[in-house]
Amino acid sequence: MKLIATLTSPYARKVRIALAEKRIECELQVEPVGVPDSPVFRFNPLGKVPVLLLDDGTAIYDSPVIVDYLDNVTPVGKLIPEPTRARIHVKSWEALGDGIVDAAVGIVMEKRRPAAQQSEEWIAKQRKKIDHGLQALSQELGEKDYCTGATFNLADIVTGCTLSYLDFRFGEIDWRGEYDNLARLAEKLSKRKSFKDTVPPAA
Ligand code: GSF
Repeated sequence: MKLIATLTSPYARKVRIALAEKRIECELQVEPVGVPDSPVFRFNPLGKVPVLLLDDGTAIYDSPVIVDYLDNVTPVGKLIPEPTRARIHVKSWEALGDGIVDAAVGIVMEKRRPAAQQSEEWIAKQRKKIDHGLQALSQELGEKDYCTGATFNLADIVTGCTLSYLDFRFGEIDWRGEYDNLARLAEKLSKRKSFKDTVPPAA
């Protein structure tokens, strides 16, 4: 099994943390994305990472599907609960965290375009999603130890990756100053080996 990824992708980091937490061995293959002849198109027609390549050649994407698959490969370190309501709660949390990252990645991409082609209006629209998303994450977390209760699961992985990606690309967003509880959670998560081993290299 092989994971096609970049070292900076927050979606790929989610999968790498899930692999580590579940003690699943997997080779990492780093490939460039966003370039016209990206080799990733051979594995994913959308040219996006992460892609999980099974030994029989099957390619699995995108990150929510990969994590869902991995969670069923072994019961070790279950990341998504079985009961429908609990499962959907964690999956919704994943959608929220990934949605914040989608908006953040969108802004990064927009700012890489020539200045004259950038849309301030579009950037502001994405920024609103980030701000509202953070507020929702904080509200949902409340005073709990972990996102959905007493134990660590996929919701925590996604939240940790999302907040860390904001630090990585948007140092000016002071989410720690605004949301104590998210700061506390992020600090706790950053001490896990799976998080430490997947910190993105300096930009
Ligand atoms: C998003 C993957 C993605 O946008 C998932 O796996 O959850 N919904 C998907 N990956 C980016 C890299 S990054 O910003 O993390 C990517 O591969 N972009 C290349 C492109 O051409 O869009």
